[in-house]
Amino acid sequence: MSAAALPRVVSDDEIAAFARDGVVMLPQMFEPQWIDLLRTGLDAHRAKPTPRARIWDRDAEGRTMFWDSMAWHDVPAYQEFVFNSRAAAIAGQLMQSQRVHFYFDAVFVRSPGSQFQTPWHQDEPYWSVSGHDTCTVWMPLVPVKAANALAFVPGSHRGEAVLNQPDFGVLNPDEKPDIDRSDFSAVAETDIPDISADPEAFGVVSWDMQPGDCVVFNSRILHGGSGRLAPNDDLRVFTSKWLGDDVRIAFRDIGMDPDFSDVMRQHGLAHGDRPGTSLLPQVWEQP
Ligand SMILES: O=C(O)CCC(=O)C(=O)O
Repeated sequence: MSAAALPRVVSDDEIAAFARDGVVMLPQMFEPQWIDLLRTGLDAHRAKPTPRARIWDRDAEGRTMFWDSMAWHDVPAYQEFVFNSRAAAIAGQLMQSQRVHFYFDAVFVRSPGSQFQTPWHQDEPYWSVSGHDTCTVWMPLVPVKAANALAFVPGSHRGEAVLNQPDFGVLNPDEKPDIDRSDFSAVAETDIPDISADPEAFGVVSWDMQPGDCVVFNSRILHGGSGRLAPNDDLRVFTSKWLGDDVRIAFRDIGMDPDFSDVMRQHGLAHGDRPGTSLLPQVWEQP
């Protein structure tokens, strides 16, 4: 497979929605062969996870939520997707960036019936980069109903405040070393509100989705709430994270999650640098 034209153009309305709301759902942007490729990749990845892999939740019935990140170096199917699918072009057009670098992949895999709900959070305050031109392409590899899909507070990416984030390190029940013990309250004046208590008041959105659809969201948007699956439904999600024009490397003194600062330094990247090197490769530029 090679980089091809988008199956349809990303419309001006979709670009405007992404800027205004910080999130947009794009139906049927990836053909079935890309979904098959990612499913194959995920099977290989599950068989050989990275040292970063965590079970975020395991309940009394043994149902789990598995998470891992930056597996693309070891999973050829993910490499194929990153460099040759339309994901980078979609990200570039929505962010209106001249150039797009790949940041990392992350998978979120719930076994059938998992009741685990992703806590509401923003991504960028955890990351080892900062900037407004960032996005995630969230792709379910199985059908998912709006009630179980990732949900968003439209417009919340535009606030400047860093909100007090949940600590994902404490979610792991396997007593692996925690990834992040940081206390975001040291830098964040405001707690994340209880969005699940009154989703309508926050204008929360989510969508019924099929494999081939994707949701693209800005990394500062408040998102969460996915999960609570029906007994026979699983949820396998592949995400790719992309960096646009204003992004700089940012080594934070609060915990980063996932914390790629060591591997970034090994690649010669310093705080304040633009993304680059084989770790954060440029994948797309505006034609
Ligand atoms: O799919 C999920 O439940 C969580 C996804 C998420 O938080 C992310 O991609 O940043």
